[in-house]
Amino acid sequence: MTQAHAELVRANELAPSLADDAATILAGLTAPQKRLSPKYFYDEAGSQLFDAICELPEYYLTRTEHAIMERHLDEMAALIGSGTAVIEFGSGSSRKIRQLLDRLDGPLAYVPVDISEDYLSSMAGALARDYPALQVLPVFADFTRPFDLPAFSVLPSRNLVFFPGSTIGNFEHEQARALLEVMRHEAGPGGALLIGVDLQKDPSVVHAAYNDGAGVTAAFNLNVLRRLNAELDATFDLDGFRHEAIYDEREGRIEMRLVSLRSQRAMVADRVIDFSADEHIVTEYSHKYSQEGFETLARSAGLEPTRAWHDSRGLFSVQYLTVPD
Ligand code: AVI
Repeated sequence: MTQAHAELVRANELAPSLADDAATILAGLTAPQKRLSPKYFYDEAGSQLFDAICELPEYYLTRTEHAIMERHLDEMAALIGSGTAVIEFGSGSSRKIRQLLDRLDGPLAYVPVDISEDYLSSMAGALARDYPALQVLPVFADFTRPFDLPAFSVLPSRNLVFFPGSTIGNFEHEQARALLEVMRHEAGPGGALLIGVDLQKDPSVVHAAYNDGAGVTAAFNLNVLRRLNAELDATFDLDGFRHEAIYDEREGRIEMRLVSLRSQRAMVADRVIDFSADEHIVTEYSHKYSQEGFETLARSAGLEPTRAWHDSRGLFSVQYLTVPD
C-alpha cells in the first residue's frame, strides 16, 4: 500500500456532524409530520448496531444477499469482466466487498464512498493491507450528490458501482431515481451497477425483520436521539420514546418510527420541540420492490436492466444494470 492508497479524498462539501445539519434537522422536527433522515443513524455506535442487525435471525436481507452472491458470483464476474474499478456507495460492511473482490478477475481499484470518516478509513486501511495489488482509494463524500472520482494510476477497463444491502430501499422513489442517476454518472458510459434490492413478500416476514426479538433494531432507532443529545445539545429522554416499525402494504415499505410515550418537550439546539402522547417521528422508510417495479425505476434513470438474480424463496435480489455507451 502506498501513502496515496491510504489517503482519504474529500470529494464534496458535506455535513459530518449533526451540528452542521442543524437547520435541516430542525425543519424535519418542526414539520407537521416530524421526520429525521435515516442518514443520521450512522455514527460509530449506529454503524455497530447496524452490523449487529445484519446478524439477527429475523433480518433475512444480509444473509440472503450473501447466499445469492455466493451462488452466482462466477456469472457476475464473467459479466463484469477484468480490470474493473469497483466504486462502493456507502461502504457499510467490508465483508460484502471482500466476497466480490475475491471472485472478480483482477480488479484494479476499490473506491469506498462514505460519510462515516472513522469507519471508512479503518475499513479502507484493512482492505489495502489484505489486497496489496489493489488501489484502495476511499472517498469521504455524500454519495447522493455527484463527486469526483480519485485519479487511478492505471485506467480501469470499466467502473462498477456496487451498492449492496438494499440501501436503495431507504430512498423514496424520486430520490432513488436521482441516486441511480448519480450512479450512472459515476459508472460512466459502458459502466455497470450491481445493486442489492429487497423484494416484496409476505408482510409478516418483513415485519419480523424490523421488529426483532432481541431489540437491536429498537436500539438502532433510538440511537439517533442519543446522537441528537450528544451532538446538538438536545434533551430527549430516551426512555420517553419507543421503536415502531410497520409495513405499509400499499406503499410496499416499512415505516420506522420513534413514538412518544407521553406528552413531553425536548430542546434541540435551543428550539423547543413538543410531542403529544403517541405522536411519532418518521425515522426511515425501507422500500421493497417487485422485479418489474425496480426495472421501471432503473430505466427511468437511464439504466438498462441486464440480469437479476433471486433466491429460491424470492426474498431478495441482486440486480445488474448497465450504462449505455
Ligand atoms: C441500511 N438499510 C438497507 C437497512 C434496511 O433494512 O432498510 C436499515 C435498517 N433499518 C432497520 N433495520 C435495518
